[in-house]
Parts: sequence; structure tokens; C-alpha cells
Amino acid sequence: MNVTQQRALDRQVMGWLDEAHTRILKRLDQHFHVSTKDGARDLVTDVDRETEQFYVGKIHEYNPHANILSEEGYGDAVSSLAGQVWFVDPIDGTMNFVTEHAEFATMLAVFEDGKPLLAWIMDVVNHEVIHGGPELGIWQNEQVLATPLNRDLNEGLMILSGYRLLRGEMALPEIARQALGFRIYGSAGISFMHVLRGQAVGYLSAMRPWDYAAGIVLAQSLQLRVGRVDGQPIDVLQSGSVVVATPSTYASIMTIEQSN
Ligand code: 2AM
Ligand code: CA
Repeated sequence: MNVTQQRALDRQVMGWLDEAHTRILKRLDQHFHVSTKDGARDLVTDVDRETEQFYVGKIHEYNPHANILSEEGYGDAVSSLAGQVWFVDPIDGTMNFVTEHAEFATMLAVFEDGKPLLAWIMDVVNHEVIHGGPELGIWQNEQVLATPLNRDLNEGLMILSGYRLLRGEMALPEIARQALGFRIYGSAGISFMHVLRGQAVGYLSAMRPWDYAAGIVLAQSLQLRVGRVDGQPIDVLQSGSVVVATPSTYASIMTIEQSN
């Protein structure tokens, strides 16, 4: 897909996101059903399912041959990055969606034959979308987003998984101690947005593909570093640790991980 086609697809998906924004906010004012998946804290609502079905319909209309890896099961069983592959998280931070009615995101990413093309993360309540890709550049709504300043861990805020921090996993307590400060947002998408805007120097969590696919596409396009805590590169079809950070912070985190 050339850059002109990418720009057209970006505009089209921005239209889907406008529609999703309206639908999701409308649903927040109505009664919706909440149930649990993998334990009492893993929530899913009617709105997660409806929104995923909405995106899957739009993607199939755009490209009937697309393969879709999505959280709630309306996509496909994707085992390879061959062809066009979409990653969909309809509501990211469902706990925040249910309890706060804020600080949740919706995320999409598209790859072609393993190559990242475009991604979108929308902070739904604030109607802010960070979107673009390695060839198109990165935008927040209509404004170009610049590469964040290369600040080190002790010069900025580090975003962590609260669940993993409490369990002392992935050297998170030591990373929290060395950071200027640390934050926990409970939504991968909202966390990525802070790093992409340069408000935080990094984010570390254990995630599933739809939690991080969009985030790493946007981060790499802004010259941020991404990888696993064991130093391995990321296979976007696999769940596992994900570090996203400025180059300096990434190096500091890797030093801590290696002595862990
Ligand atoms: P979700 O709301 O789309 O499930 C904090 O809970 C963050 O971790 C959210 O982005 C959430 O995404 C994600 N998450 C929730 N349960 C998870 C799990 N079992 N493994 C990995 N990520 C999870
Ligand atoms: Ca979700």
C-alpha cells in the first residue's frame, strides 16, 4: 500500500472512530451489562462486544480478505502475519470504562505481510486520536506529533502495571524507585498516549497482542524503543512483557532488568 492509499485509509478509519466515539459515549449514559471473563477483575460489557462487531464489520467492508485479531472473539483465528492483519481492542481499560466512565481507549492497528502500516489509539472521552505510521508520520487529531525528548528514567514519569508492581514482577519495584515518579492508569492505550506525547518517559506491562499492537507501531514511528524485558524483539502475535520508552530510559530499564 503506497502512502496515498495509507492516507486515504487513515481518513476512512478516522471516520469509523468518530462514529465509535458517538456510539460509546451514548452507551455510557444507558444501562449496559457487565460480566467477568478470566476472574473478577477481567471485565467485559455489551459495549466491548458491540464496538468490536462494529469495527469487524467496517474492516470486512473495506477488505473482505483481511484477517482480524481481536479481543472479544468476533475476529479470526490469526496464526500468521501473512497478508493484511488487523488488531482490534474495542474498549481498552474496561475497568475504567465501567467505574470511572473515563480513561479508557479504543485501538486499531493494521500490518501488511508483517510490516506495520498504520495504527490508531483514541482516548474516547477526550475525543483525542493518536494515529499514523512509519511512512505517514504520527498525528494527534490534525496536529503532527514530534519525537519526544530523550529523557532518562530519573528525569521523567514511568508508567507501570499496578498488578505486576504489587507482585514485584519484571523488576518493576526497582524501576519505580529509580524513576522521577511512577503512574498507573489501568489502560494500555491511555498509557501509550502519555509516552507518545512525551508526558511519560516509558511504560512497562505484560500485554496481549491487541493491548500493544497499535502502541508499538506509533512508538516506533516516533523513534521510541520497544522490546521485551528479556531483550528479545517483539513478535506481535505473542503475549508477554512490553517495554516502550525513550532511548535513554529504555537503556536504563534494560540495565535494571539484566541485574534482576
Ligand atoms: P482491557 O481492558 O482491554 O482488558 C490494565 O488492566 C490493562 O491491562 C488494560 O489495558 C487491560 O486491557 C489489560 N489487561 C487486562 N487483563 C489482562 C491480562 N489478563 N493480561 C494482559 N493484559 C490485561
Ligand atoms: Ca479490551
